[in-house]
Amino acid sequence: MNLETSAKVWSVDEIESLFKLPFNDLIFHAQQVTRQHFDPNAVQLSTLLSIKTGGCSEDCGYCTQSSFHAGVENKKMLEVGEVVKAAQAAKDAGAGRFCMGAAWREPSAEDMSAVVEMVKEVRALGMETCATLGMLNDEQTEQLRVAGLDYYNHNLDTAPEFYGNIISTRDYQDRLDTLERVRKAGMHVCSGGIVGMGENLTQRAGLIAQLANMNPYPESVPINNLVKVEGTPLADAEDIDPLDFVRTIAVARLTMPRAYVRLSAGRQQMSDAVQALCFLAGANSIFYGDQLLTTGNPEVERDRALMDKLGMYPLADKCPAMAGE
Ligand code: SAM
Ligand code: DTB
Ligand code: SF4
Repeated sequence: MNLETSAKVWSVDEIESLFKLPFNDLIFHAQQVTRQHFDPNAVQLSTLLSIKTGGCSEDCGYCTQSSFHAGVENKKMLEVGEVVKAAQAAKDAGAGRFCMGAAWREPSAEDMSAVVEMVKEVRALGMETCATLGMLNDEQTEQLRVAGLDYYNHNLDTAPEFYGNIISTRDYQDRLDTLERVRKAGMHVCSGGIVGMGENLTQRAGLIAQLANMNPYPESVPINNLVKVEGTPLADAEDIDPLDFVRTIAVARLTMPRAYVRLSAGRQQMSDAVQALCFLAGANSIFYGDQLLTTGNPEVERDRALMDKLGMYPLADKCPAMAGE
């Protein structure tokens, strides 16, 4: 994908004004921009697999996998064969991309050799590969590139001003440095954040500004609605109004016109109507499969039914209405 390199620089104020547009104007504009760059009825499907669950040494307040608070147990890394089997099943169910996630602050050398094998084998299935393994150094970034990794996911999570309320074990610059390495190595960048963590509107706009002002901005932008899990510090965070979630999708679309904007975590709790509004607002990617990393996602059957109801289809498929032409 060829993103503009001399992109517009967005101020937080400008982005905040987009959030404050009348809802209909915002969504209409975002849908127009979507149509300039994408088939508005095609949705990119990524399936996630947690290849190493729990026991993480970071203290991210939203996460079930941090060893700082009660959550999931620390499990050992999956075997390469198990990962390839899950990727094949995801492919058979219609996913185009397979994303391997690990609860690490950063991978060790030993971790890296297993992950490199996984990336090579998943890619050999003919799927796009993505990994999210924490911070990377130059050597690890290069190892992933050579293995054929297509995307690296590393989220900024929130605005720099709010970040310290959520995470204390690494700073914002660490995240930006890893993203810079991934970009320089020539891999696609997948980076987004979480809303509904108690951030205010300016901070929500601040997250979008950070993402949109990367030059170039990420090819893939996951927008997660916080999944509140018992035992995590954010278990009692106040819910974001669903229409404000839809607005966040629209603002991501307007500021990053050519990015795949992914309607990410939080879909299981979302009605079909809110999801449909997210697609109207420019979301064109979802996590597909019954499980995210440690929490649930809508079942494949529910997603297939939703796509059918909306006349949408997986990006990899030809538009059914045009089939046979
Ligand atoms: N450990 C690596 C890291 O943090 O970069 C990779 C895995 S981590 C679980 C990937 C991303 O999942 C986080 O950056 C965060 O944006 C998202 N995430 C984790 N827990 C979440 C939750 N409870 N609700 C919404 N998003 C969540
Ligand atoms: C992203 O932005 N969201 C995904 C993926 N990238 C790695 C993870 C969502 C995790 C939701 C909570 C869980 O299942 O543990
Ligand atoms: Fe660890 Fe990633 Fe969870 Fe943070 S989000 S605690 S780095 S697994």
